[in-house]
Amino acid sequence: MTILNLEEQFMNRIAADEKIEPKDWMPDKYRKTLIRQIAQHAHSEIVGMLPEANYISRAPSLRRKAALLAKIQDEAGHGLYLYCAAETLGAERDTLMDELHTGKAKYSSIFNYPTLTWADMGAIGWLVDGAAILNQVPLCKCSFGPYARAMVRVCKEESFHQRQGFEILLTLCNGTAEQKQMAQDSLNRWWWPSMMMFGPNDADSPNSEYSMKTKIKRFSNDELRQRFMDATKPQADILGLTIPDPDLKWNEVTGHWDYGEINWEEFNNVVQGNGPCNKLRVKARKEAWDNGKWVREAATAYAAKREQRKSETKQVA
Ligand code: FAQ
Repeated sequence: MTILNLEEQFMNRIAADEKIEPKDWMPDKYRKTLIRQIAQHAHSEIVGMLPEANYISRAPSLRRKAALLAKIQDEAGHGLYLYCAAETLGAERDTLMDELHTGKAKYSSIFNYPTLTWADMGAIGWLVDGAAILNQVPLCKCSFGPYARAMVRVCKEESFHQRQGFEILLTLCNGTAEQKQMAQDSLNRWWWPSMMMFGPNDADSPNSEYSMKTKIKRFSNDELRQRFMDATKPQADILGLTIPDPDLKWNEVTGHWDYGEINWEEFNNVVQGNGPCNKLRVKARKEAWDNGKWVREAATAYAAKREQRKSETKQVA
């Protein structure tokens, strides 16, 4: 069969909403696009543990500490499913990690901002997990099977995270004037970086056309950003907080909230490695990887020994 026939069959399967599995034929571009997106996503999950980890020892109560610990542990699990999904496409874990540590691979811009107060734990859960859910629920229907299936569990867990964050902010907003101000300050700092999480505007998004055509992505960056805007505004009203956007206006014609211009210069700067915490985040990840070397070596040696024992037992039998 020629490549052209294979491509046509592949696109027919996509049109029929069939799942593409790791051993199926797929165009090179599809494989590369998936490895890029899934790896970026996996890196985001494990780098995303760092801003919150900063508050495990500072949580205001044992209940909050236990919930935060569980959330951060969930993010580690998400990273692991995603690295495994990338491996089914032929990517090597060591290569992926190396690309993260050398700055070649991207991860979500949002995690390059600092966490300055306890209210930031609320804002991350509410806004960052909230944005991640809106982005990831459609990925449960991604055309690539392992990615789609991983997203089902991830999205369930992210829903708990989002409520955990909202509840932290609700408690602060019902507290003293100082606590409410802390929540507002946190929203002021996290709002625009959260809007940037959805990626560049559709017109400036080089990957969207192919990803939408092959049903890796089901909605465009701007469509998802608008959904986030519309879902979050009423939640801010419940908290009694003001979204820091002077241009925010209800549009009666479209039935959506119109929002102000995003600072794309800031976004590009952060993505290129020049955000407030980029260097700190990569350094922390690299140290964790280096410090875990003995664990990986011990696990590999143990697995080899177990295989050897199994084959020896077989021979005796
Ligand atoms: N930050 O052509 P597009 C989470 C890059 S998980 C950095 O539009 P695409 C859970 C993009 O990679 C959060 N880079 O790209 C959690 C591309 O790079 P290239 C992560 C960005 O892929 C919560 C270039 O710009 N979620 O939060 C960003 O079609 C709390 C051009 O962009 C995912 O990764 C950005 N914000 O669409 C954990 C979801 N945006 O080609 C801990 C899966 C774009 O130059 C605590 N990913 N870029 O190498 C996606 O849905 C997509 O990859 C998009 C970007 C929507 C992010």
